[in-house]
Amino acid sequence: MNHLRPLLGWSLSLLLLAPALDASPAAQLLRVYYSSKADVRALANSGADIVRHGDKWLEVVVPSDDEVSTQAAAEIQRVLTRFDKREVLVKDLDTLLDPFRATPDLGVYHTVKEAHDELAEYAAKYPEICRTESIGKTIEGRDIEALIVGPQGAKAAGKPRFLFCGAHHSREWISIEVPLALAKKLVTGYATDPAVKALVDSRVTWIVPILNPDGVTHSQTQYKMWRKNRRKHANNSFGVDPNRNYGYKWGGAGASTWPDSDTYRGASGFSEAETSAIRDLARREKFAADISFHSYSELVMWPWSYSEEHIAAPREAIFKKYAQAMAELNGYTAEKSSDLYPSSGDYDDFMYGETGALSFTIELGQTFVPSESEVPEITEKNAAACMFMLKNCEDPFPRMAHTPPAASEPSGFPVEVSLNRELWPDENVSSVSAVYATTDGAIQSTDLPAVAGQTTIFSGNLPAAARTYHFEYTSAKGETVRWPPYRDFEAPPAAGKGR
Ligand code: 0X9
Ligand code: ZN
Repeated sequence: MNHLRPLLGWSLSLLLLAPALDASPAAQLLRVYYSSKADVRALANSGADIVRHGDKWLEVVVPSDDEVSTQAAAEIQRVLTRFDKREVLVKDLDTLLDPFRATPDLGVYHTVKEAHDELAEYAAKYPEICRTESIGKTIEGRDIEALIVGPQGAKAAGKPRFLFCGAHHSREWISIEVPLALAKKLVTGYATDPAVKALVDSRVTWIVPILNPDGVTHSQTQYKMWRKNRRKHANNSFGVDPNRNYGYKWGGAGASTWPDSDTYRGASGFSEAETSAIRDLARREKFAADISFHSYSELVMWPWSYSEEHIAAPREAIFKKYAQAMAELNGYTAEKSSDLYPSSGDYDDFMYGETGALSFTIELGQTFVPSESEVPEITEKNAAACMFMLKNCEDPFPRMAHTPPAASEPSGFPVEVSLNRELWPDENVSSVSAVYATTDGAIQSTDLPAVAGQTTIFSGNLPAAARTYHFEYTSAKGETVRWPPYRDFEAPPAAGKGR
């Protein structure tokens, strides 16, 4: 809490704001009914946290009076008056979390220490398949811990990489449990479940259960409804919203400029330790696909968040296909992130917009901290969505297509690839190389010219000695593009001999 706010200032603010119908000393959950999307956008822009929406209604957290400044509170109050019908659903949101705080260890929920100890235990017990790494240090000096599951050391090179993270937002404790459940599934299933073993051996999975450990600590020990990180501002208020601070399209709609608003965007894009940790990790690892978990609303969302614009059609169809497949597994609704209201500086806009990853935000459950009995079901079905992603999304936006030939003759075998211009319209390629490894281990390559009259189809012959092969070309940006990105094709069997 903002203990420094003098009592006098607080009572004065009440006078100034009167009659502020929804103002309260405790954080409240309101349901408001709307007829125009402009009102929804105004509410998102006011710095209020919209947590759920239905048919013409939405649920919004109104922060407690002593958590926000007079100005920030007044702005939310002003916009709330645009909604004629408002209901208080929960008068004091803090009390929702009381059952878990009755015991010092928060029951089924992990404290920050418990979560990080669990990752360290896995690393100690299963060193061949996992290790921990701190991806950054917070303003209060805590490590942002990751568990990296998969082949270790040099064996990790060239494997597709995935990221699953929780707790951008402090009070969304359930979002910690899903990445932890996934970690457990991968490391303990390795010895007993061949499907798990196959995924662990062929992928590198980064799991960051608590991106915002300062805020989560605050939520678990001080003020339960805390959302942001714990940066201290000049006006003695605290916190930047990590999910408004990513530096891709930072500073637009649905993010607040008030430091004490729940959706404060920060002084600049990536001004915070949490977002810069993800930025640096994502730039280095180049994830194929990833999920950021939040609560609540039971949604699987794809970009864009920052505007109502759509991702160009063929790519949005891919996002939609995988979102719907995951939504089948967890029973949630798949939708574009900005379907209700845009918000800028979000995680998935950066992950897709800058790094090209197939990036989703999943809102878990129907309340910030679901009851203990609901947790196993939520973690199980959402870990299943993560497993689906690991299995199916290693190359979500393929650069090329290729039908492996059926057989090889003594003179070799033909290969043909076609560029996927639908997904990669800017790639202007005049020749593609086939890079192959021969039986004696040598790596060689041969240029495949464009097929006569075609600009996207390339073909040529590989010698019978080729055992495995892939394709490469130089992109418009001068980078070597390898396809498929993470594996080689096997050469076909000799004609007349089955494999
Ligand atoms: O507002 C957020 O950061 C996320 N919701 S939450 O209630 N967990 O805070 C939603 C992120 C997706 N962005 C939009 N729907 N615009
Ligand atoms: Zn959230």
